[in-house]
Amino acid sequence: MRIVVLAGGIGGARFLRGLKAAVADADDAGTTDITVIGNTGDDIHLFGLKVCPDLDTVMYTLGGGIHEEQGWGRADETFAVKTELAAYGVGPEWFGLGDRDFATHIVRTQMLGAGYPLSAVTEALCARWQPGVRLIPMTDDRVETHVVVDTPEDGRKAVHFQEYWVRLHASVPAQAILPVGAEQSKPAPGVLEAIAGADVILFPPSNPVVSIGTILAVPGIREAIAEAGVPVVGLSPIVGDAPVRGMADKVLAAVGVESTAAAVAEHYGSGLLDGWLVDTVDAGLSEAVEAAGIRCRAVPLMMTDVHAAARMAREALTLAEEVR
Ligand code: GDP
Ligand code: FO1
Ligand code: CA
Repeated sequence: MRIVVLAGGIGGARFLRGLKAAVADADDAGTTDITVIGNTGDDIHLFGLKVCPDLDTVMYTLGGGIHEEQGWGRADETFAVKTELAAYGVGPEWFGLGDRDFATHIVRTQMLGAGYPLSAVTEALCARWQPGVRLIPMTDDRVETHVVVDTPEDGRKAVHFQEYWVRLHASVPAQAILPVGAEQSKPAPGVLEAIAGADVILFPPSNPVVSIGTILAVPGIREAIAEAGVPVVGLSPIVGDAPVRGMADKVLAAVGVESTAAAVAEHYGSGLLDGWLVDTVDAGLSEAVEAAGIRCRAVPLMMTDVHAAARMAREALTLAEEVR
């Protein structure tokens, strides 16, 4: 079986760890392969280096190098380089790049400078981490998510997504979300082929706007998924009336979507989604989701550990069989 997963950072990575465990338990590891199409809209250039937070979160999480509690960055991290840069007055200080993590960005930037596309660089980085999935960036082209905000000092302006998320903690309303460069971008080599060859396509509980929404903004990807003719099943990142983690409600509001599991399913729409998993606390929303033409089941959706994530992955694959 060929499984394709569209993934952001933490939500995507933790789900993928569960999916890998579920596949291994089913003794399917030899016959099942997982291709991950990763969001690169969060990418940022800092200190002359290209940083790809969501690709790295997936790579480190599946490769055993992640800082578990934090969910991003490396375990056993130190910050000597950041401290030294700050001593020169060189920032931004609000973005925590650690020493171990720096090495990844140096290798990536060096390879990009030598002419390798991001997809080839990601493959090279994964040769070390052995994530057990094929990780492909959504595009080799530069796409950067910017967020339009109103500030007392400068009036209305667009800031980089990381500045909105990490420096501002999404504390000001987002007026618009702009995936800059997406319209001109092309899917990376292997992306459309993986989708066309998939037996099932999964949307993990990733951010629907700035993770999965950005991947779908790359021309050709949404169309390829709709035309693949295989089950497309998603899992809600919203449980109750709030995201399980982070500030997805702020970017959902910017695109006019309520922070409920049902509203997110309707936002994707029955043209894209065949099945949707909501948490058991949201069982009452199943009817609304089904009325929108999307098969819905309520199951526990909290990824408290890898076993819980594996159970969620099994539920998603079961629902995929039901809608096939
Ligand atoms: P990011 O790039 O690091 O923000 O990660 P993603 O976009 O992949 O996922 C972010 C989303 O994951 C957030 O909106 C969270 O609500 C969701 N999330 C995190 N942990 C869980 C969980 O245990 N269960 C569910 N259902 N969603 C989760
Ligand atoms: N998230 C933070 O909240 N603060 C940080 O300082 C931070 C640094 C960082 C460095 C490397 C990396 O790969 C990820 C990092 N993240 C940090 C997480 C990440 O940038 C965002 O939380 C996600 O992209 C949000 O979708
Ligand atoms: Ca992200």
